[in-house]
Amino acid sequence: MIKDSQLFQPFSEKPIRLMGDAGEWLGSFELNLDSDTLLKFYRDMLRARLFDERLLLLHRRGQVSFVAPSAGHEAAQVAVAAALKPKKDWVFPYYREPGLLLALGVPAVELFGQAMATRADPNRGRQMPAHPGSRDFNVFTVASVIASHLPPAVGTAISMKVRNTGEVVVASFGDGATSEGDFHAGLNFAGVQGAPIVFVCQNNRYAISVEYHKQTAAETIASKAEAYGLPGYLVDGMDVLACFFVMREAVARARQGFGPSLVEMQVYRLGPHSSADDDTRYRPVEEVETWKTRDPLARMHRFLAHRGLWSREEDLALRTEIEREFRQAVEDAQRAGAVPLEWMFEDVFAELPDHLREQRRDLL
Ligand SMILES: Cc1ncc(C[n+]2csc(CCOP(=O)(O)OP(=O)(O)O)c2C)c(N)n1
Repeated sequence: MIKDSQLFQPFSEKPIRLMGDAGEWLGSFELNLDSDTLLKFYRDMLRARLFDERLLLLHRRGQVSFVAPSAGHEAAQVAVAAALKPKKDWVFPYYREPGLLLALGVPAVELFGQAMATRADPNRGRQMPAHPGSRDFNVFTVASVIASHLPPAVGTAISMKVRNTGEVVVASFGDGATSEGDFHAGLNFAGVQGAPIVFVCQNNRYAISVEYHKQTAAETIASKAEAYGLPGYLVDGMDVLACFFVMREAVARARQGFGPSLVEMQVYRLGPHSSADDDTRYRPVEEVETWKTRDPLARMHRFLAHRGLWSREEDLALRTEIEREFRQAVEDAQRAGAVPLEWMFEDVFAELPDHLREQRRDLL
């Protein structure tokens, strides 16, 4: 029974943490992850950070029209991926999650292709940047409409339960999404049906300029799970080990038929909401600077260095290797060529209706 081996209590007052600021282990149990796994967490976080930086550069050069920076969210995203069985489980992400997709194994060239709308995008350039999806990795294409992916995610999970597939769904979203009706309908239905789904809220304290306390009077997002009969876990979302162990437990719970959970990961968005946002207009620079000192990558770096698993030289070498990989991926994505305009008329109708035929002719 999963309950006998449960490590974490839902509805804690303070966020669950397993790593201190200096990178020390805080867990009450012995850390039983091998060094390859620990190093992979760091590597995946660094790939997420550098992917973000590369997208910003492409935006400045006018090669990408929109970006949604994810720096600060890496630990949460990498941990979610690590708790899943890639290509077996299903993921319903939101728009700020390149770290999750990269860690699942989605090739960087596809994500760059998506951002630039080239033929390297498996979704054929049909979404705005920061809205990828992957049929190969069971990743539902990101929807802009906040929380609208939660009911379909629950439906998918219910179908898994009915067919007894042993698969699990993870659906992620921001704090702002919890004010949408779809969030409440999704959690309620998942609870009633005992759907194998884990809801992950990456609470970065702002929905664009709307600060957390203007979003909800609830002390935590995790507490909202109570109303729907689900356990709600409050986690330090900048602690990759805490996120991983809590997710592993929630995913196991879902897989073994014990139903859904809500996991609130408290993170901070280190950059603006998007390339169309000026965050200095609604949050003090000092606040951002304070959170930068809690950078999830730096904390994991300290944790690894503490254990003699990581050095500055190794860090520089890894950065160079990832930079090289991404430069190549951008080049490959560009070389694939822009998506042809006529693709927008394909794949919906077996036979194009007259009005679309006409529009197609006018356009071409
Ligand atoms: C239903 C709906 N309302 C408003 C918007 C405009 N919008 C886009 S992102 C966003 C903020 C969402 O914030 P949050 O869920 O906290 O995620 P974050 O961007 O902070 O990661 C809003 C209001 C939208 N896309 N969909």
